[in-house]
Amino acid sequence: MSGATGDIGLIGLAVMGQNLILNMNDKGFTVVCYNRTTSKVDHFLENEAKGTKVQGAHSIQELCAKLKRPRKIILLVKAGPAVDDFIKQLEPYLEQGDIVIDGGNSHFPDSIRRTKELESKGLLFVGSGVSGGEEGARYGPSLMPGGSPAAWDSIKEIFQKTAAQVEGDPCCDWVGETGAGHYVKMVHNGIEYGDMQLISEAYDILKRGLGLSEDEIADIFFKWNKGVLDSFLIDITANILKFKDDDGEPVVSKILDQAGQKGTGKWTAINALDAGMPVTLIGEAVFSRCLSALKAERTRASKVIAGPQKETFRGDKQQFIDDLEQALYASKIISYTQGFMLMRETAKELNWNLNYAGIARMWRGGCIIKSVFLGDITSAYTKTPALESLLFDDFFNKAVHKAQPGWRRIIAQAVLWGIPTPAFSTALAFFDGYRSEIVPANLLQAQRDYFGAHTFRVLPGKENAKFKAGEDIHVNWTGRGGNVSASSYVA
Ligand code: 2AM
Repeated sequence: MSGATGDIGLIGLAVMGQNLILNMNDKGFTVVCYNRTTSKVDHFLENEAKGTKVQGAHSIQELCAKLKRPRKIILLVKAGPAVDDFIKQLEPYLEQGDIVIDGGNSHFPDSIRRTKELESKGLLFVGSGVSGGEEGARYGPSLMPGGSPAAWDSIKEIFQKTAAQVEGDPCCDWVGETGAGHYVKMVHNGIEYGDMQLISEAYDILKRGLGLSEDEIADIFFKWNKGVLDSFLIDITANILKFKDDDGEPVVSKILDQAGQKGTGKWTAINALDAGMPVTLIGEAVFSRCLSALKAERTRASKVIAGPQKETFRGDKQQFIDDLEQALYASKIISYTQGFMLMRETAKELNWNLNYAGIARMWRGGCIIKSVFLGDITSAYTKTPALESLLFDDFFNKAVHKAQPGWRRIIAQAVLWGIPTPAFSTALAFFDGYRSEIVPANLLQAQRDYFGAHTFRVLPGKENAKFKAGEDIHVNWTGRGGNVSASSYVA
């Protein structure tokens, strides 16, 4: 391999790819680039990459020839068949131990499959979440690599130097096996949906409930950004609310209230349903976007369905705003609690060793959900790596207890006003369910046994001669229908 000087190859010269190349170049690495439409390689070298160490290749063969071994090649192309297509094109030119890295927005089952396929050929695969958009790619993204563990040593230095740094720590660490990198990126995006929905609900309450102007709301968000809610999303929200059109009106009030989505939040919600985990806040965030999309229908409904009579707020406004900050904080704690519960369950199912403190650390900077809060989650999982739930951590346990009264007051008031708070409310419902030793599933089980002979188990302490612990029990509720049970207890 004499003459090969490239530290890493990158295929896909769209904006993300170009920016990541320039970022890696700034960190001292020699990047070799290639693109399907090869004219883009020349254009890039003559323009954005002029004067850098970046090298170009006009064929896959040339790209591979220019890379030091083990070769490391990042794909930043459209998720889906393009990734498989490039892997197929690369294979003839790769040797044992070479590493293919997919940095696109792939769905994690594809990354699980690709890891297995490449490992069976003696190659290594890394599926890496890349978060932070174009700006992040250029100046420091959050990088979430997972896949073949043997690849980590070879890519660690490049990845950790390229990633965002917070207090001297890189926002990049090894996430876990096979599809873990893209999986964690997916959950990150789901959590991002949740954070955005919570902020939007707070805005709605301040605007429609308290009747505040965008400027006044912006000032509240600026203040919140100095406290427990200190985060990129709160900061940009304040900036957005201050931003005026030429006529002096806030631009935000001119934007059609119909949310788009690319699908990663939906993937998280589907994954939560598949895993049987109550990740209710992300679910509500996705559904809220769906409801927003029904603009025409909502407009018709608004003409014929009346809510409660609007009453002017007579309470202490500052107290209410402080309560709202606590409601947002508590709901956010629940959302992350749910997100980490989902990751824990999936890790168990797929046999991944996920590093939860590392995940929180990776999200602390470089990405959309970056916040001070993620530093506290990092501390919680560093202290107790096997933490069952964030709510069992002292810091978060105290925080939700402190937030609880205000959180309840906000939701109660919003309900009286008729202002929807799906994310705040589902967070509180989860919280109240989670802290209940007894939930009404006893009645559900009775109903299932009544109409379908699905059987039930006895509550500990209530055992008797008929109701034995560990047995699937059926009761002949009606005196008709016999004693045959329908199926298993879990059905
Ligand atoms: P292009 O410049 O040749 O279109 C983002 O779209 C990046 O993914 C671009 O670099 C684009 O290459 C590449 N890309 C998209 N679809 C592709 C495909 N089917 N095969 C190869 N590259 C593709």
